[in-house]
Amino acid sequence: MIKRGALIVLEGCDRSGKTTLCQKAIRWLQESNKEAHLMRFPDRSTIIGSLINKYLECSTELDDYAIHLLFSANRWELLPDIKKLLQKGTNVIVDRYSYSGIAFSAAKPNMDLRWCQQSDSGLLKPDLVIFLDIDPVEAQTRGQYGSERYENLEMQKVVRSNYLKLQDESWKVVDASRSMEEVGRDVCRLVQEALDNITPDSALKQLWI
Ligand code: NYM
Repeated sequence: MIKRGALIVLEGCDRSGKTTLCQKAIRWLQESNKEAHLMRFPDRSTIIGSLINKYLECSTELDDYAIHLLFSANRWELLPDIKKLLQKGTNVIVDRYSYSGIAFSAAKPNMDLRWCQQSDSGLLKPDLVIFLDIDPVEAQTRGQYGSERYENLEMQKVVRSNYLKLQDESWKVVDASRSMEEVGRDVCRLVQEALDNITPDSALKQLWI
């Protein structure tokens, strides 16, 4: 029986080093002769993703509920691809997932965190979520935020506290204020542990059902 791949998500505020660390994890897996595939959300290459891109670049306005559902739909549209990869034994590393969807939307006034959670209920539950934790004030010293929507200190502070409300047994919080080398070592160790925990009868699980 083929051992399925592991679904591993990296989450964190902007400038937490997520994208660099995802690439590091993928390289490390591939160098260890493990099948590995990198995905990121939002995936701006789809039709839904292109609407999200316009919204993030501030070239279009959308209702807060509508954009929340588009971010969620972007994950639903790619669910079959993720499933296929995992079932054929490929490990999937994902740069942002449902937790970003909830943490960012619920940082807006009048958006309820539990309401935001509902549209992602039933998606695949990651085997491991690595939360790259850094104080947004410190993250900002790594360089100015870009010009996209949400890239400001006040929003990032609320986003961080929302992320922490979403922790469950699949989460590992990693201190991302350290050097990339140190954080990278921790990330690769956690990824290895997650792979070791998958057995030939490990079923895929669903989020929040
Ligand atoms: N973002 C990302 C959301 O608001 N909801 C989501 O569901 C996801 C996946 O998009 N500031 C936000 C977080 C980021 C922004 O992400 C773009 P990135 O990783 O910078 O491309």
